[in-house]
Amino acid sequence: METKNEVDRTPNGVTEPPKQKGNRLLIFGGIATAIVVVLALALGLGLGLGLRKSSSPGASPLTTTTPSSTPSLSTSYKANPADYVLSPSFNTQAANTTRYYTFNLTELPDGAPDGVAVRMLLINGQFPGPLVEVNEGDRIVCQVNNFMTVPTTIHWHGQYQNGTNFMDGTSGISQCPIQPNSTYTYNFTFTQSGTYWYHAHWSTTYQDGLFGPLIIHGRDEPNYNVDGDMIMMVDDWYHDFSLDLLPGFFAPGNEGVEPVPDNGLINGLNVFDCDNAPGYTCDNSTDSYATFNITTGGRYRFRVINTGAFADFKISIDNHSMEVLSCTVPSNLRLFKLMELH
Ligand SMILES: [Cu+2]
Repeated sequence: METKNEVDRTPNGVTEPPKQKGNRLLIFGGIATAIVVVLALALGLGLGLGLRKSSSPGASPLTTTTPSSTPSLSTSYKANPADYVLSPSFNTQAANTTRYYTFNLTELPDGAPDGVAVRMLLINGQFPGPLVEVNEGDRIVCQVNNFMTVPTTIHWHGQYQNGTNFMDGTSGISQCPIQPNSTYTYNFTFTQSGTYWYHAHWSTTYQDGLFGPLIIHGRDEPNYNVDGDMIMMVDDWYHDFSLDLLPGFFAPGNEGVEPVPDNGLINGLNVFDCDNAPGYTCDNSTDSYATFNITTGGRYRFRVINTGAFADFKISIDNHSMEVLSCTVPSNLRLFKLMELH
């Protein structure tokens, strides 16, 4: 029998952010060399699919009014960094349960993660999206309410969906897109474990902000004895709305010439020099690097997720050593190039 879980939730249906510990602020100054992490780019099927608009017979109309957009260059959409630190109080040995989420998808005309204003798409008013954390064998029921002007679906990256193909969230393949002012509920059981992510799967729109981490605790996962367990989402960032870049990318004679990223983000944050964005509205006064609180001498797990569209990333932590526990495709471990860090 399924029961509603007991995880604390905000009115938006998002798990409460875990409390942070530690006393030392470690700043990752972006993307340097050490371990060449060639993470599988999620682009693949995400690009170019579902471009044809079609009706969504399974979706029912919403009665809720569309939330008003956030004022110009507001920063309130920036996710709390604590959202991406796993709470040690999460019971990874709990009996399987059903975990409920609500995703309200909205538009922000001028978000600016790095100071440069760009049209963004948000989940529950935040970027990146909320943490989804479950145990292997749990069921998820996630109601997606589309308050945007573009269609959408939510894809649960890396999940086999064996027997629940229709919950895969691949627009135009396993379901019709969820039309504006419509809703759709994903309902399936997680049969795998590990570090994953979820993202919109209608055209290129996840690149505009519709993604978040999906952590599935394995039943037989070893105890790594870490002092902290943190999520590090890295993605290439563009100062133009992805659907505005798409025609140029698909233009005749332009095959394979992808848009050049304007910046890279870690957990939705980075800095940028406004002088390098002529013609764009830019206010970098509140820009910041992603920060992770750690204690000297501690041992920390980082779950690195490439949530980007095109870019590979080289990731290092200055003056610290790193050990790769696992990667998405074990047979491709040769893609990791370990270098001494000291
Ligand atoms: Cu994916």
